[in-house]
Amino acid sequence: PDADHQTGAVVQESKPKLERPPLYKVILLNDDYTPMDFVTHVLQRFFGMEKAMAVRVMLQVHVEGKGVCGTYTREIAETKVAQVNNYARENQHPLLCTMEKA
Ligand code: TYC
Repeated sequence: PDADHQTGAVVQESKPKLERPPLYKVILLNDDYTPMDFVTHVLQRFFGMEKAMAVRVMLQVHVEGKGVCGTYTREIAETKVAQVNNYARENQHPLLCTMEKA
């Protein structure tokens, strides 16, 4: 704090604090019923992946049980999760998408 010795006022200078927002991983979970082609399509449609990358991530989820689709700020991650879960339900697949803090 800078003290003004004429008036006794104390001026609190704010430091230019611009913190990066917390990031969240959007996670796809495996299940026994959702077709591989549908999961691959979802990864292309909502996460902007090329076919080859989408197949790779889909297979990783299939083998390991879950996988990261991307990392985003909270509101973007929440929107991706809702879009994927809504789209899966519209197409009558049990595919589940969730998020966790990175
Ligand atoms: N396990 C599914 C199958 O054998 C494929 C699948 C992959 C489902 C990834 C969900 O997130 C998933 N048809």
